[in-house]
Amino acid sequence: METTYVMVKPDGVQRGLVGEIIGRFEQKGLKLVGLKAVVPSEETARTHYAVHAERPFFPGLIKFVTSGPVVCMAWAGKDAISVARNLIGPTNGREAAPGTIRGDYGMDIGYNMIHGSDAPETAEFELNLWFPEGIMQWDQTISRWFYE
Ligand code: D4T
Repeated sequence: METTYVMVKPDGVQRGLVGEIIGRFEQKGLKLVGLKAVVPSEETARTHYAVHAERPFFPGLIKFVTSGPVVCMAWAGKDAISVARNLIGPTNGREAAPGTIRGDYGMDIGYNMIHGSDAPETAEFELNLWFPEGIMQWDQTISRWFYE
């Protein structure tokens, strides 16, 4: 079992896509183990996107991510990291396949509505960054109908 960090970015919140996005993860069979809305501090945003610090789009990205509420989520399940990335789709919404979140709702790279961790190490780092209080442990009774 893996846990991944997923975040609806300010454009997704502004566009009223939070319920739709959460629904897709629930229906897929992932287990919700963390959920909250925050307006990210500049420090948290810079830490989250530190890997891009030298890229030309970095200042705009930080301004965008700190511009309003984001919805922070932790989702657990078998291969949760790749399952979530597949639900989300590639970075550029114009190139993302229909059926993915970015493919169904996105038209650009920067305004791509949602983030998902890309590897176990980044998931651990991001979960600690956004959920320093920890995430939930609970028994999802319906999970036996998702896994053989
Ligand atoms: P995130 O990290 O937000 O889930 O997006 P991706 O994993 O799909 O894409 P990424 O790390 O390459 O980019 C992080 C973030 O930066 C924005 N971005 C990216 C941008 O505004 N301009 C660009 O040219 C690139 C490459 C979008 C996502």
